[in-house]
Amino acid sequence: MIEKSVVLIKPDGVERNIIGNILSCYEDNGLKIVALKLMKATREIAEKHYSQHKGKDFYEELITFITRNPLCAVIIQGEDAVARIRSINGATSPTDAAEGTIRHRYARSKTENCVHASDTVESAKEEIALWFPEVENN
Ligand code: FUP
Repeated sequence: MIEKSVVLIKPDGVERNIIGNILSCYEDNGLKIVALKLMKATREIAEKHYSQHKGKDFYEELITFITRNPLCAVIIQGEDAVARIRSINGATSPTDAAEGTIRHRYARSKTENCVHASDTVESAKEEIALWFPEVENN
């Protein structure tokens, strides 16, 4: 199935000038960038994006982090894009992320882990509506 997924290159990735390196990981795997923008997330959009984590002990740190500087929001398309991108990204924590993954290479902590990717096709659809309201989303 051809799927779309939302990738966020988080503020740590933008600050460290590794947007290009990270995007290459997806492109080199045959995935296609179909929308891309730099934007500073408002607290409102960050809270919607991470609504399932509200109340957890890391929530405030996560919201502060994701809103501290611009991030790079991307829609990526391809065969089985959702699962493939999560595998390219690696596990949430850099200590668990497999060698060769983006998080193994670049993440510094569980919070500052460089990238987000949609976890299902349904959440990709919601995340496209949230981050790219200007993009057609059928
Ligand atoms: P993932 O799907 O790998 O992005 O990770 P989760 O959905 O489990 O977590 C969402 C975000 O919460 C992660 F990107 C990082 C952050 N997080 C923390 O900051 N601390 C934790 O203990 C767990 C997650």
